[in-house]
Order: sequence, then structure tokens, then C-alpha cells
Amino acid sequence: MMEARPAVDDAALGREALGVLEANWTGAGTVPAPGLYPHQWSWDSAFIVIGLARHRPDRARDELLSLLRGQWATGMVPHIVFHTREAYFPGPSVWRSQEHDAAPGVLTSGLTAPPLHGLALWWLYRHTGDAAFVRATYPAIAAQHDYLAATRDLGGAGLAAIVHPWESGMDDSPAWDEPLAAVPAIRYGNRPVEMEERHPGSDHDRYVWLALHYRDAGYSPGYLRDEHPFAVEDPMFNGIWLASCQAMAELAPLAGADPAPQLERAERIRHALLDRLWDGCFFARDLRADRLIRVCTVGAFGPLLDPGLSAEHVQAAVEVLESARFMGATGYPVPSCEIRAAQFDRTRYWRGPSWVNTNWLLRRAATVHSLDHLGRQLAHGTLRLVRQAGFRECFDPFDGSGRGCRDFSWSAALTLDLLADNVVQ
Ligand code: 2M8
Repeated sequence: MMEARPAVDDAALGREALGVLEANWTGAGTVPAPGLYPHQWSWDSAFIVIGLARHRPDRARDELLSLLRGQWATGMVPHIVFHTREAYFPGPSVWRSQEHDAAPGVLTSGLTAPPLHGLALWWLYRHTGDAAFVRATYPAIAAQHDYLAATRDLGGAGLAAIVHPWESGMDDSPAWDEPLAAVPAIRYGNRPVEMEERHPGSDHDRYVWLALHYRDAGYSPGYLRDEHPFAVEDPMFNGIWLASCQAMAELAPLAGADPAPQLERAERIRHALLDRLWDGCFFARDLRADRLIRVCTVGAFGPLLDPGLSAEHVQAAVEVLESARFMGATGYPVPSCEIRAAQFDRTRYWRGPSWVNTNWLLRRAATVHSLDHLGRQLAHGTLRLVRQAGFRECFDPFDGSGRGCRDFSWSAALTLDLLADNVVQ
């Protein structure tokens, strides 16, 4: 059932969004949502930087700096930075980052997340012209890219592999079902009730198994390369990385850096995406089983972020996106899994619901390829969702009702960005 919510005009919606971000600011970073996510998450922060760039550039800068305080000496930007003592599972006692030489003083997780930060920095510069901030943060983000190239190119072709579903940001996506089946499901103590509700079945046990084994191997690159059972090349993670490489190449002169390495990396990612993940649509590749994972999720559209993707591939991917497999049959953009797949579930987190962040990324892709009609549909549909249901974590793609937690930061932040483009409903 649709939740009752008064219709609000753009100015009121914008004020509400800023209010959510203010309430979720801890003084050291923005939490994705109070209660459920009480720390700082990596790609959430990048979306928050993007959303605040035109409204609160000061806060956007603090958000990025705060996240980067969690960066490891290896260049790895962790998926969670723990700024508070609030309980979250798996928390610092699981990750034990403080026992690792490369970890910073602040406690963090040992995994990474989609590397959107180069694009976020570019976005901030584009809207503020703050070259000094680019100079200050460019080296950290360049180091993040170097880490991915040096440690995560497990397939050897230029793509970064994720080694845990949490690294994709799309935790319960059906794309991870096959590779996860190879991971033991051992119950580690009692799980919090909300975990049980969000991840029914044994998948969460497998997530914990993967995290503990990586930790116990000392977060070692050799273990990832030779032993870790979960290694996947994901088109969304790599599409985002490619966009961040291009963004960093544009920013390089401001930082006195050479753009060539970023451009070369972007080129390699583009070719590898097509060589290794394309078969009429982009799919993730399971590196351990050495095969494509043939379920089409919203992640399939990540490579559309590349302005250099050929017109032929853009057209083919957009046809799938606009077809009855995705937004052609739902009332709202964009279901997180194609609706005809057996695994599609409109009620389950990342297995069907629509998300503001993936809608925003696809709208960005539409802008990059001058697909104005698609861009408008994505922006209008997203604003309709938050107007009707509030800044929820995700939404039912058929009736637009809200799901997951409330006052969710990236839903608020990216609404601000959409409103700033004067998108009228
Ligand atoms: C979700 O992930 C966390 C684990 O990192 C969880 O399920 O508890 C995902 O939606 C992820 O994309 C997001 O960054 C995080 C915080 O919003 O929540």
C-alpha cells in the first residue's frame, strides 16, 4: 500500500532532503540512515558529495575528507568507516582493522565498494570550481585506483574483481547467487533480527564466512588471487571505475598530475568490459567458475556511464533497459533485476526494488549519451517515488511504495541533485 504523504513542491522537497542530510550528519560524516546504518559507508558518501555539491559544498568537502580518513596505506578505500560506537554487525570486532599494518587509526571494514569518488570529486569541482580541494584529494583517489589495478585485477584483463557481494553495493543481487553457492554456509552465533529479515536463508552466513576468511588471511592479495572462493567481475563496479578514471583524467592538470595513466586505464576497462562481459547485454563474470552469470540486473547498465561506449552497444543496452524486461513494464524506474527472471522479487532488497542511486547513475549515463527522453523519464520517475513515498531506502517498482529504512541519505542527496537541474514533474 502506498504510504500517505502530502504532495510537496520542489522547494519543500529540497528543504526536506537537506533536513534528512543534516539529521544524518554525525559531526564526522553522514550515516546512510539512523539506526540501521550508524557509520559512514563509502559509495553512500560519494552520492552524498554529489547531492550536496550545489547546496552545501562545505559539507560535501567534509564528507569526502571524512571518508578518506579511513583509507588504507594500500590505497584501499574501505566500504565502512566506523566513526561512532553504535552497534552494527559486522562491526570493528569482526574486521579487526587495527591489527593490520596498512590500516589507518580510525576503525574500518576490510572490504572496498564501487569507486565512485573520482566522479564525485569531478562533480564537486564542476559545481564549485574549487581547484585547491582537487589538489588536496586527487592523490588519495589516484591511490584508490592504483590499489584496484594492482590488487584486484584478478582476471588479468584490466577489470577490478569484487571479492564479496558487499563490495558491489548490491548485496543480495541474484547475480551473486551462483558464485555464493560455492561458499560454505556456517552459522556464526545469533544474527540480529533485522539481518534475518533482510537476508533470509543462508546467504548472510556466506557473507560472514567470506569476510572472516579474508580477514584471517591478513587481507592478503595473494590469498585473494589464489584461494578466496568469491571473485567476480561486475559491470556496474567497473562502469563506475571507468567513469571515475575519466573524471580523474580531466582533473589531473589541476592537481599537477599526468592524465595518461587514468586514460589508459579507462581504455583497458572499456575493452575488457566488451571482451569479457558482453553478450547482447553486460553480465557479471564469475572468475572462479570462469563463466558469465546470466541473470540481467540493473548492474548490467553500469558500462553506459562510459562516453566512449560505441553507439551500437549503447543502443542494444538501452533497448534492454527500456523493454518490458526492465522499465518498460514497471510503473517506476528501474527494477534492480529484470522482472521476467525467476529470481526477481519486488519485495527483496536488491532483487527487484528500484533504488534512487542506480536511477541517478542511469540518468547520468543518459546525459552522457544525449538520450534526453530517457534521462527525463529517469529523473521524473525518481522524483515521483520520493514525493509519494519519502526518502526511503528503495521502492516497489510497480506501485512505488517505499521499502527498507526511512530518511535514507542517498535518496535525499540525489533528490537535491535532480531538483537542482530544475526537473519539473
Ligand atoms: C547495504 O549494505 C550493507 C552492507 O554494507 C548492509 O546490507 O547492511 C547496501 O545497500 C549498500 O549498497 C549500502 O552502501 C549500505 C549502506 O547504505 O547498505
